[in-house]
Amino acid sequence: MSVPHDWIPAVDAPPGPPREHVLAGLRGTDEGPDLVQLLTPEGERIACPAYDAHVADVDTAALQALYRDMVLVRRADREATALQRQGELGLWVPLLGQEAAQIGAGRALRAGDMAFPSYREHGVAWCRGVDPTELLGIFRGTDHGGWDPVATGFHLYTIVIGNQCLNATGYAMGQRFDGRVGGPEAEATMCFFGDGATSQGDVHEGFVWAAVYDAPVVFYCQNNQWAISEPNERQTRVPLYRRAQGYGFPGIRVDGNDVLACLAVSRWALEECRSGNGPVLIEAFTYRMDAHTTSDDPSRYRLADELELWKLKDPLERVRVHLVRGLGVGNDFFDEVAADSDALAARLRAHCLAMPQPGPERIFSHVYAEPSPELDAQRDAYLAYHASFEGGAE
Ligand SMILES: Cc1ncc(C[n+]2csc(CCOP(=O)(O)OP(=O)(O)O)c2C)c(N)n1
Ligand SMILES: [Mg+2]
Repeated sequence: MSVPHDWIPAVDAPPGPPREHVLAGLRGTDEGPDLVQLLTPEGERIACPAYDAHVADVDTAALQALYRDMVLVRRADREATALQRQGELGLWVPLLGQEAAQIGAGRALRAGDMAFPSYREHGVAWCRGVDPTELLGIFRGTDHGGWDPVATGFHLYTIVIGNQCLNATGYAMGQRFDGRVGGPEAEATMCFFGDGATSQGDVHEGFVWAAVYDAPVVFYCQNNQWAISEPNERQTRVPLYRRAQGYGFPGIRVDGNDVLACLAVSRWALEECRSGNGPVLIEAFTYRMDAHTTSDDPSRYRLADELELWKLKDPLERVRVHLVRGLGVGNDFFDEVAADSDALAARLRAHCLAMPQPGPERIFSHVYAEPSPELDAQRDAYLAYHASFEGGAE
């Protein structure tokens, strides 16, 4: 007896890695048919009718500024990695490879917008005016993030995977309830998370609430192909941007190594949100070129060839090639950027080495807004215990 299957709707086969990559043990390099790209890995500016208008103002000087941003955040990231290796930081979370995804999104935000990062968004922090030195406290263990989220429009780092999607959705619902959508002063929220985070309940719940309340939030997923050692194909059977359809809002996949495309798509999405058409999901298709953190060894779970493939799509190199070959930018500019990045690295290092050691009472301060007798008692007991060691009162 034949079983009728024709009632099952046809589903497009999700784009996966090409067969030869699978056979070679490689994965994650197939971008699929819907990728938004304005600047190819070879540095060629290609027409993109849907999004070109959103970067029409990006002239040579503006592209140079985006390039400078990327070089400086990469240099700060490399210096922080070295500081960890030299024992000056307990941990560092590298952003190597994700500079375009972060600078493109970060430069699309306006002063009144709010960004909710995870823990790798050093490039977005840079765009929000959070100095790289301010990131060091978390990784040296001297504070839990010392910048002012209200003044910067950049929330504190969130280590609990996906949790910031709830915070961001709630914040965006507030923007709508308070009438900060639709007018000339309209605002939006941008929420940053990874491919692995999309498997968390918090992200799903955030999507549902944002959808049904038309919250002005851009969900910005940096699909860097890995969640520590867990590959992308263990998170999803459909490309992540297509998930948005199931919640009832648009989903776009952008070349996350193309700063111009990330800027264009982010500007469009933020404008949709500000005018009341949110939420939007952006999947920035990129690659984590370094370890998950300095505590991780990616050679245990992925092939070096995969990194080599992605090096050909380096986010900085394609802009450099376009500036030189397409726009005639000379060496003076690149020398200046290199000097600026060295100066930034030196400043970061000097700041790190001079950071004061917090006193043992510090762990108890700023826990509650109001004084707490229980916590005061715990603090006093801890300080007495600490003082019982030689040099422990320091
Ligand atoms: C709720 C929760 N579960 C597990 C962890 C441990 N953890 C830290 S990072 C990470 C992987 C996250 O991957 P992804 O969302 O792709 O972000 P990426 O690190 O690649 O930027 C996990 C599982 C955590 N921090 N929080
Ligand atoms: Mg990831």
